[in-house]
Amino acid sequence: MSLVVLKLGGSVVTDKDEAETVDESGLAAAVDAVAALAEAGQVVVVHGGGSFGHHHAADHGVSSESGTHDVAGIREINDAMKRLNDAVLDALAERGVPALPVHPLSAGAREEDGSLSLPLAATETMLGEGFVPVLHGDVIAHAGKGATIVSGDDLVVSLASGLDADRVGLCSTVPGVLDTAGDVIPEITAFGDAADALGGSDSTDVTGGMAAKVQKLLALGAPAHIFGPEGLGEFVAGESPGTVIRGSN
Ligand code: IP8
Repeated sequence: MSLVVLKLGGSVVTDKDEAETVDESGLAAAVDAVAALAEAGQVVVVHGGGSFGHHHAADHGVSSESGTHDVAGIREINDAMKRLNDAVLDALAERGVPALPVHPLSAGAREEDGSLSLPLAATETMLGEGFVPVLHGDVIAHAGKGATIVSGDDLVVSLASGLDADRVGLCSTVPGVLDTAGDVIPEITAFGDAADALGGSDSTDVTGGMAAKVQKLLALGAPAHIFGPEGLGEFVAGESPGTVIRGSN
């Protein structure tokens, strides 16, 4: 059975300008897409932080680089992400999708070098039993740093390679990878295809800027599609909205 990993950007399912506010119409469209994918095969959903995770992380000075040992702060970030995860799960349940949570704080960790270790037994078994696992960007234990932020994009890369996904979709508010003229680049097969637009391969944006994202997706065996909310229907239909990134693996 084919497996799709779909990331719903925080800007798609939340109102980024209002603290802890779900974007109901964005979430409803995303839920329709997940329901259609779940009918056709297996799907793992990952959602970002949007107006739930990011301001709590900033308040506590936590990023993917800067860690904290402040337990209350770690719990505050994780609790906010669990509230958003609950809202996503509730919306999926209302639509009849058998979705279950996988909370990264309790499932994985980061090594000292920042690499993510994400055991997949829970996600894999849920899939085998016909459930739809829903993960989310989170705060996560990080060797030598206390806890740092793991972005949904990093989770997508681990899940897609570890579960040998057939397709990957990243839906955010950008319509794809844009060239220097602001047009969507339809296909990237090597970093050089987009290096000018992405500002080079040594981007210092470690929190998941587009350059870092493209590099990670190029390492995957599966094609990865980056598209905006208007591309969800096409992605579900097996088409190629936005930019498709095909590595050589
Ligand atoms: O929105 C970040 O996940 P992202 C999650 O996928 C938190 O980068 C807790 C800020």
